[in-house]
Amino acid sequence: MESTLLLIKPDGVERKLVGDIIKKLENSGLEIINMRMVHLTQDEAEKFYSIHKDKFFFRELIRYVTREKIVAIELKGKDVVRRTRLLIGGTDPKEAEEETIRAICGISKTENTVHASDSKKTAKREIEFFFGSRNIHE
Ligand code: FUP
Repeated sequence: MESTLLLIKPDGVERKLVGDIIKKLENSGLEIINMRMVHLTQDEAEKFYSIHKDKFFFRELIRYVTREKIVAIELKGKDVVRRTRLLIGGTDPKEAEEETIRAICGISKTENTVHASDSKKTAKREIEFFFGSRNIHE
């Protein structure tokens, strides 16, 4: 069965939106199979976002994502990568589709409350990053 990684990022944790976001995931029929709260170090954040290391927003992104704890959630289900991306909406909350988590909760393009893996390949890498390659539920 397909899995994906969702992160509740610092602005979501700071504004106490963790419960609301988890409720939305569960109400959408997605199954939570692993979850952990972690305060990323600078090195870890740079590794997680290494694909963006040459982008103009990289430093701001690293500063933001390390400023408070985040919640990492592994979700399982049919077509879960695509379904989770639809649920979170586009990167910029101002342009995200109505009723999506980013449209409802996001503050800016950087502080957009949640992250979700954008492909099955990325999902595998990102799940391993937070939960290791050997999951106890497997
Ligand atoms: P997404 O896949 O929707 O998370 O978006 P991207 O992979 O394009 O961007 C990854 C993260 O970089 C976003 F969550 C927020 C951040 N970002 C910025 O901070 N500024 C930008 O202009 C674009 C993205």
